[in-house]
Amino acid sequence: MALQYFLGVDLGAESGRVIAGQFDGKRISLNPLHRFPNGPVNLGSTLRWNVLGLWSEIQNGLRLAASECGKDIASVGVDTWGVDYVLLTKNEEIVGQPYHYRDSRNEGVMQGAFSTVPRSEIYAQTGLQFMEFNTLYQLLAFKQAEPGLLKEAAHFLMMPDFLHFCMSGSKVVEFTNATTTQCLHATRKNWADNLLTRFGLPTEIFPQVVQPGTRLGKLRESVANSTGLSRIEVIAPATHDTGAAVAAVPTRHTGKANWAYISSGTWSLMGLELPEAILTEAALAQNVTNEGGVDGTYRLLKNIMGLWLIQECKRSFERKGNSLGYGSLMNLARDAKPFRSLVNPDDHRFLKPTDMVTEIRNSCKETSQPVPETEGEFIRCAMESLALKYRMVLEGLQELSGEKVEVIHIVGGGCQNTLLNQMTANACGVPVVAGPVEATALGNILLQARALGEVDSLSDIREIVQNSESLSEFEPEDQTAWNEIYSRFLELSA
Ligand code: LFR
Repeated sequence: MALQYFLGVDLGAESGRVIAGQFDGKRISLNPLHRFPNGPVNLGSTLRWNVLGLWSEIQNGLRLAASECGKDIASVGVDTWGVDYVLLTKNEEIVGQPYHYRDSRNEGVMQGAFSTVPRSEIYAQTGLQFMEFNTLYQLLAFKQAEPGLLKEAAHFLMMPDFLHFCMSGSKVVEFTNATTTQCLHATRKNWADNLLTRFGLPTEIFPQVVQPGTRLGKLRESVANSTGLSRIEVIAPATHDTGAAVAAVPTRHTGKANWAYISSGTWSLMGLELPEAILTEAALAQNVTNEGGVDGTYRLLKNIMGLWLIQECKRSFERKGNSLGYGSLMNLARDAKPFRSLVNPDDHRFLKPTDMVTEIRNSCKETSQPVPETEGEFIRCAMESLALKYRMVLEGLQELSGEKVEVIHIVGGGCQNTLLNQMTANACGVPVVAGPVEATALGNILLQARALGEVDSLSDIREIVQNSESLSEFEPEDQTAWNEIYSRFLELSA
């Protein structure tokens, strides 16, 4: 095939990128064209997303794409984090300023919801792990606070769908991200209308759900004119970043469950790829999620607090005037004494702390452990705790699926953290394959290529990733100390 470009817009909670993927039919190479910051905007006591700012930066990226890649661009598609949404009126005006999922309006809403529909029933229908920021609870919080505004809403779109709407005018919700809402029926793969009605939510605002790889239409003429692009196709990839990342895991074992993945970024999403959702009581007891993937697959997975712990420690150090880069922090952590103190990474206190270092310090004090003093000790504590949490989650996933995991693939920005990769192999007792760093963008772009008939299957996508990226392997080392410490960790996490 002739060389073609596909544009991937990949938005994370901390930054966004417009990336061109150049594909020759066998190998893909990525050219990051534009990077811009993202993050919560404080408004009064609330946290919001600056969605128009994001759209404006994306257009800047599209402009660069037009000048750098010219006429050979086939399509564009967007992925973002999950759960956050934009409401539009019938005249396509934005209703309210979209909220950030870490906003505190959600606190307590989930617990209250269980008196309307019991927890087990919500799980049986949606198969989603209970997290206070799931879209369902965000919408309930909005309904409580702003019933008038909710009445104005005519269209519910998830964040990437909204950006696809800005590009093409389409108003549909892509499936993989829809599964993060807890408003979707896990096996019927459509909106859980009955559940929504019982919560008094307007079912008519939820649009058609489309599968990853759906062609949404051409770039609006106005966008084409202002960016210099031609009216290229707008294609929904797996719009949930985790869904896109898992599509690009370089496994040779598509269709088997003997490999696990960790999509490692602000969050660590650890799971298995399975053909069916697991909606059993045991799955509910572990509070694991069944997120929708490509080709009818499910991601049985857990959200783990992830590198957020380290990112927030770094911000804490910076506030105290100590601006060390990630490389230096990792060196300090490597030199710090092992297993001095541990935390439960998923303790609610770490979700949106005012100061992460203070929270880690308090958690260690309350559990009668030595309090970390130095930067290296804080980071080491966070990393060892994460690796032990990975082991705990892995054991749970194996138990639920009856499968034995033989390798863990770590993908995403966090796979560059070689110390954490080695700790993960040691804690879990299985080899770790690290890479690619850009799994999400690769998944996004290759799913567009597949939608246009340039790639055949999910295993072909994975083979292309293997052909195109260099991966590193980490074999487990002596596990004795990790085995000993694990029981202490389990007590802390109980
Ligand atoms: C990762 C992610 C997770 C989701 C969290 C919040 O970036 O998409 O999968 O649970 O962000 O949306």
